[in-house]
Amino acid sequence: DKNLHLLTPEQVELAKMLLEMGQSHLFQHWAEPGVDDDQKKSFFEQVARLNSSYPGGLASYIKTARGLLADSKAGKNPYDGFTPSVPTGETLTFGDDNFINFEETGIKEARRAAFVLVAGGLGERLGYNGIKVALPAETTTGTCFVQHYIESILALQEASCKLSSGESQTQIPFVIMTSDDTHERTIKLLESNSYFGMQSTQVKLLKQEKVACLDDNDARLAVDPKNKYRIQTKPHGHGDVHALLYSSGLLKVWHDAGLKWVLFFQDTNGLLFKAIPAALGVSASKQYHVNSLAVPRKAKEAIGGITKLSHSDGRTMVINVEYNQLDPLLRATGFPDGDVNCETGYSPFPGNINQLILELGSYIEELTKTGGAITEFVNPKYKDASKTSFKSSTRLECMMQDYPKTLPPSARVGFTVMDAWLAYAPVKNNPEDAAKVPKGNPYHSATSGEMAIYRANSLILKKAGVQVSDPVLQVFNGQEVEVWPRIAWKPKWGLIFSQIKTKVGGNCSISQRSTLAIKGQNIFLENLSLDGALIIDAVNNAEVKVGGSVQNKGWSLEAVDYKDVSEPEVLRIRGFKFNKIEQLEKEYPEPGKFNLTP
Ligand code: UGB
Repeated sequence: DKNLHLLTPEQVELAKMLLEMGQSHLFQHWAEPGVDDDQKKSFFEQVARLNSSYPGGLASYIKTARGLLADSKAGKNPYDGFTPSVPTGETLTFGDDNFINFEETGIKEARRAAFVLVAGGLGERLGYNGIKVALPAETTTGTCFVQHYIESILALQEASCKLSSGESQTQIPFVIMTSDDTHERTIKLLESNSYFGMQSTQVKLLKQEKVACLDDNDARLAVDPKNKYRIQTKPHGHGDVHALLYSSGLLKVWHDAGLKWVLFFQDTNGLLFKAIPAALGVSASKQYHVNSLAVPRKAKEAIGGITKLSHSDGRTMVINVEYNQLDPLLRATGFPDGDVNCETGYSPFPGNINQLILELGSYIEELTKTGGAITEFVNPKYKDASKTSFKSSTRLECMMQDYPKTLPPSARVGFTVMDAWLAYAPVKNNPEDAAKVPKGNPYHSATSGEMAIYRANSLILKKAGVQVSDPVLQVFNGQEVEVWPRIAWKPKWGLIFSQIKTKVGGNCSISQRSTLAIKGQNIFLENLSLDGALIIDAVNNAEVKVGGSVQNKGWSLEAVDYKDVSEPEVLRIRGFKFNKIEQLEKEYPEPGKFNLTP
């Protein structure tokens, strides 16, 4: 009360709300008027931010928290009454007619899509010091994740607009959700690289705010241990993306501009865009309101399982069950072995790779009702079995893939299963943890993420008729991986399979020790026999035919120990580097037709 005169009328309202919501402890240690006044003002600035960034405001946050904490204390299972079963979805096989048709439909639809990258996470499991989107997806070209995503979106845009001749050139919107942990560094990365070729106006950053921490079962907000005029905060999870998109007004702008699809994706999957055209084709053909991309999942793999949940009251939904909840749910519902592989060697539940394609019209309709609020959960670490106090403060969390939970039964919710080699190779685990992954399960490390790109590119070229030598097994950072020829190309060279097939002809072969980097759009491999390193770049209106025998000492792979601090961190976390001994490197900066035959 003594400090009331410091506050604006809005701040007085916020103070009243806090007191009404049982938060008087926040003011208990406040100094006399005249002392720390600036800090008191900044306390209320923080409260105003926490209040406005949460759908329904702080009072609603506290109320929800009380309910969820009471449920958690009572040991209530969020899946009570639900029985899991294996759902059916669309299963695609790379390169067959069905796949090719979906890819073509997807390319047509792409100019009516917007892309949303959730990149607010710090990536604690990886332990990398920078932001994850700045990591090279592969080190042959050094292309970082966000560059690869931007180049993929631009390639989709160009291919899609070409198909709809007569219509004006569309710009596919690209949104990046950041957080205080990643925002500044993401801006700096984009600005210092001229947005990797995208118009700066085409990219929008939306920053998620953290949420207030909770000290006890009454949802008393936690005072920051380092500053008594601050509420301690922690990340709320990737589910924030829906409320942010809604409150930004972008959804309406997109809808008015005739867009139809919103595609969500995560920060470090170098394969994803190989799966997007076909998945978008599935959404369009099946008129799905929600389409989640999935891959075959190994039991206990740290990706959620797509599950059909049937309630005793008749409700059913197809939803992601998070990896830490799948095993207990199965055990509680008549599957005594829990999360285990079936006779196929995989879990019967497809693995969620958190790539969602939402139909914009129904998405807006739903968010108009919910404001973008997503079903939350709380995960307190209790001190003891009485569950009366926590080891450390907790907070509410939410996940973007829980969006379908509030949808009406009439919603068309589907999923699309793709080969994991084509669609999913995230970089999430640090070398030590990756080396401990059970044999046969994917490592999800920088090592496996990069090697997966070479494997996918090799398999795609093989399918297109190129003779690609078999891989060898090598161990880097304690992880045994298949090492295929190091093949990398720009998205504009080969976005979908039918396009890639037009770029290779005759009898081409690539040996296992080879490196091939294709950076230009109109580069055609014809009767090329590669045994060494070939790096080739060309402007878009140059057409280059590459053929004949290219043989040189090439780039050899050398192991790097992740503990060796004399090496840069980006190399240490993958456990290898290239020794660039000899290569054929050619650049075509002028338009025209060229032949490269050594
Ligand atoms: N992220 C944010 O933008 N903000 C946040 O507050 C938190 C994260 P993680 P997670 O496909 O491999 C998810 O930490 O959450 C971004 C699915 O829930 O990498 O453990 C962050 O930057 C799971 O079902 O993953 O697991 C990153 O881009 C499974 O699909 C993204 O959110 C798994 O991913 C994911 O964050 C997977």
